[in-house]
Amino acid sequence: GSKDKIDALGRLLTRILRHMASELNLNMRSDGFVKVEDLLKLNLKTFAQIPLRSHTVDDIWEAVRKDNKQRFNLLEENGELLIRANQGHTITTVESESLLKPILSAEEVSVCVHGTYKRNLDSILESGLKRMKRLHVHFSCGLPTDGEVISGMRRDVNVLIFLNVRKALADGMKLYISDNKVVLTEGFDGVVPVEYFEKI
Ligand code: HQG
Repeated sequence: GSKDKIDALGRLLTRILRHMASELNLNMRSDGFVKVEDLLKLNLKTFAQIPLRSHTVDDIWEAVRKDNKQRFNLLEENGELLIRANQGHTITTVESESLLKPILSAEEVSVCVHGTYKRNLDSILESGLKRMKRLHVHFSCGLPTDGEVISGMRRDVNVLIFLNVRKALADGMKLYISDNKVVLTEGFDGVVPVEYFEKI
């Protein structure tokens, strides 16, 4: 497909697979996978006004392959093609233990950093990092170099908050890693308290 069409499809897949499956009555497993066949049956307009129905399985493959943050994963199972978003969900039927791999030791992640904005900092230092609408607080495993994108944070962040992984694990905070190497946590009841920040 054309570049614009594939980019628009990627944005649409992000919205559906992270946020909209329930309201669209799309059958989603607890590990986030849905049938590509079901997805392509949806009669939904993209931002580019291209109905999802006009897409093919090849378009989906292309959108997944070209995504710059590897946001999606395809799986062939029992002759069926399934797709999921690797992280970023707000859909509450998705379960951390099915979607993600637990991090068992601090050695597994050398850098763990949350990207945010100066306008949020006072509030974050007051009440900790909250997952907000998502299931998890997001951290990247490294820093973007040479203006490249890195999964787990936006390109335009201007504040970095490093997580003390050793202390978090020692205190029983569950940390997970996604297929695209984003570190995710529910913290404690959706909050990563300030005492787990290493430096800012
Ligand atoms: C902030 C994108 C005030 C938090 C990115 C963030 C990532 C607080 C915003 C993924 C706060 C939530 C996730 C507090 C947290 N007071 N602000 N107590 N606690 N915040 O979008 O981490 O590119 O839900 O710092 O790249 O920004 O689409 O989370 O600024 O991977 O693949 O509240 O989304 O992924 O915003 O981004 P979000 P995020 P993609």
